[in-house]
Amino acid sequence: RKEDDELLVEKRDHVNSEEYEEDSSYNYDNRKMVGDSEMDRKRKSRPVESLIRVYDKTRMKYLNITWPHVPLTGLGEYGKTVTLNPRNSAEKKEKDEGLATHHFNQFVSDRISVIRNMMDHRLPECKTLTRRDNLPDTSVVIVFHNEAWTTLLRTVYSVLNRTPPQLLKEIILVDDFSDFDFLKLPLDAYMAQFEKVKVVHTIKREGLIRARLIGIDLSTGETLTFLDSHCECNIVYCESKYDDDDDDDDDDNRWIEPLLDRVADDWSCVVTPIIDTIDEQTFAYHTPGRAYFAVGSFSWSMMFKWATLSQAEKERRTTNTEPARSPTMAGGLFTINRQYFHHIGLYDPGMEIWGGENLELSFRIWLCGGTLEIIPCSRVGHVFRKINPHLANFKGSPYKKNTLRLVETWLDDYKYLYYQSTGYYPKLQNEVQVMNHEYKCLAQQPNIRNPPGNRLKIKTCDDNNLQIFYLTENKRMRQLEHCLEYIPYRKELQLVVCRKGKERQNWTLTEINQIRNTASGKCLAMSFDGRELTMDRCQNVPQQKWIWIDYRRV
Ligand code: UD2
Ligand code: MN
Repeated sequence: RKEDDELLVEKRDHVNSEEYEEDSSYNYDNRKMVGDSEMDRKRKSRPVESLIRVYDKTRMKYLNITWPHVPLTGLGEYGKTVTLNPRNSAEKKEKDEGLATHHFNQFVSDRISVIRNMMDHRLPECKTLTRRDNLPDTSVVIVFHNEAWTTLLRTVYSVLNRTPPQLLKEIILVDDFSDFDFLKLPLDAYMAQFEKVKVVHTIKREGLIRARLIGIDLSTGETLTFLDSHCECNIVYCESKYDDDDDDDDDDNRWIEPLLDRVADDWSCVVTPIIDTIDEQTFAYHTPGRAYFAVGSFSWSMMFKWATLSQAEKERRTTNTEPARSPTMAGGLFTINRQYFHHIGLYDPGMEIWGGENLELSFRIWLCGGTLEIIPCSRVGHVFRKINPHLANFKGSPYKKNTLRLVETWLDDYKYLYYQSTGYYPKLQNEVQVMNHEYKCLAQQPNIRNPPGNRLKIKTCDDNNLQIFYLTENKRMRQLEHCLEYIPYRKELQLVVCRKGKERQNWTLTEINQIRNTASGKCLAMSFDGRELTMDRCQNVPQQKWIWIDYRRV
């Protein structure tokens, strides 16, 4: 280790010397999975902690540090399914606690080697693809909050072991203010054995977006590669090839090379691998099939979705190994040219905790002249889980807030589609903007000659205060001390002084989003030319449909 390192690892003493036996049920020659072996059931005792002594330079003394067990052999080799039932109450407790914390099966992960071998899931033609000799290097940035020890280590080891050293500038681990003690000093001490791994700890909870910005700040590589903290880079394990250092190793298109090659073609190309699924329960490595993969899409409520390749893209591509353009990315795994990322303005630092940044970056890339592609010859596994553990303790969903930032930043004329499809209606007594399908809003038209009878008009939506209304519990649409009133004999919509019990000032929202005046029974409508606001017989027509946007909370 370098002189200036704070921690020097003196010795490592694995208390648990028991090892799992080789899994003999794997049929290596045929490269096929076979069912659970007897060995799976005969597994040994539960993982235990290991003791090490490290010299802490800042405190100038030796410290005894324990870190959790580091399984180096075990079950689940080659991505095989692992099913384990707890044998006693202690194991049951261990399993339940792991599931409750991570929403994946930590109990199983802790019994799988952190350097397990993996089947090669790439198309055969990927192995012989040619690529440029001088690929740019990359800094791998992995942020995490309360990650499990073994999933984190497995991610780091898969990068260290499956990335050619000359292409791996560094791995930057950004601990986003985790609660677990083992992710502090023990993690620093453990990672100190790898020269390329840097660990930083945030001093407050930043959320994954700002944590990545911190990682970017510290990184020095020509390109940046992001991974979640529960990934496994995929590659073939083949003993003879692995051990021999001859130059005839033609398989130099592992997970990173195809990504870097494409980024080197064009600095504005942002690329992702195919993301395979590591099962949250069994840690089995699943792939949707060799040639099939999904691209990223989104719904109008701004949820990330997977989609099949468009017809146009199918026709544009001539081989299965070619990059495929993708409208959006899932968010966690991608490689980008460092300068290009700065050029388009990095992430939005106002985004909190989790969610939304993936679509925001996708739109940013496409709208700023870049391209987003999936590279079929690069595959990385990720533990997809059904429940997100990060949002639980946050009031006022950060995901929603982040999404509103992206909607207001990039969607322009299409943003009403988001508000419409999320049914984003505020509760009564909130300040709202009232918008229709043509992005027109209700607005006060100041009437200087005849105060206080201000008219109600329809205008293109903007952030003018005159478009903000206050919905009260007694069915009023208020603006300060004025209430909206319909005066039938004058056919006028006016904002006048609020009067108790005045039915002409009562408004209700119908099930199909009309705004109905109680006294007259008529509905607020936009005229066909889009210029006037009228009161018509209530009908199921778009001109009578209104969206209530909780304006101030945006
Ligand atoms: C997906 C992405 C994820 C991110 C997210 C939307 C993949 C495989 N994953 O959700 O990268 O784009 O969509 O935001 O595409 N983390 C922190 N601090 C926090 C919260 C999370 O460091 O406050 C870390 C977390 O430990 C993990 C990463 O951020 O390493 C992503 O979180 P996740 O795994 O819960 O997200 P995921 O895979 O459901
Ligand atoms: Mn994840």
